[in-house]
Amino acid sequence: MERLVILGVAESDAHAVANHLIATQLREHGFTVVNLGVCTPLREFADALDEHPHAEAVLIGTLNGHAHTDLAELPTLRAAGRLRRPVIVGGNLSVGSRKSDDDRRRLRELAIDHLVDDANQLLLLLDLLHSARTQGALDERVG
Ligand code: B12
Repeated sequence: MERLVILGVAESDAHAVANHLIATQLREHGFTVVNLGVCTPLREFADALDEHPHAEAVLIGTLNGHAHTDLAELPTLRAAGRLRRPVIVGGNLSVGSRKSDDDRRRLRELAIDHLVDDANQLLLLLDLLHSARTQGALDERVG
């Protein structure tokens, strides 16, 4: 079964390098990557998931410090039944070099599922989510 993820960079954000590196790394590990690239509004992530409903996760990079503004529409989209896959956000999660728990808390309040600082953690997280999902489907069939 194909393992597909949707990847992109947040709406106000033009930083492209990590996006390309992450896409390459995931492809090298056998994933199909639908890469929406930089400056992608959240609704376009939702549209891509509608087009690829078997996507395992939606991965959003944010480097310029405007994660909270760029992702503010997530609760509204989810309330409308959209973006119902793990949303994983990584990069530089707020403005300034000192990151506080408060920044992370504000992002979590948007119901972002996973905040990942290091792209090297991504494969492990995707594998854990995949196993949990496969196990859940198995339990449903058995139970
Ligand atoms: C190159 C660069 C630019 C280039 C981008 C060119 C391009 N086509 O990509 C240009 C000149 C356009 C640019 C513009 C700006 N930049 Co700039 N930029 C950088 C710089 C020097 C390097 C970024 C980079 O490519 N790093 C290499 C990649 C591999 O590393 P990375 O981006 O850090 O990503 C790693 C992790 O964050 C994580 N990660 C990243 N994305 C994701 C996604 C997921 C899903 C996951 C799990 C992990 C993950 O994994 C990566 C590997 O470990 C950084 C400073 C720095 N040294 O990091 C500033 C930096 C990111 N920029 C910054 C700023 C402020 C800006 C501007 C606002 C400047 C301005 N006033 O105009 C604009 C914003 C433009 C916009 N609309 O986004 C700030 C952000 C500060 C903040 N968050 O508080 C930084 C940190 C510089 C600084 N110290 O102030 N920038």
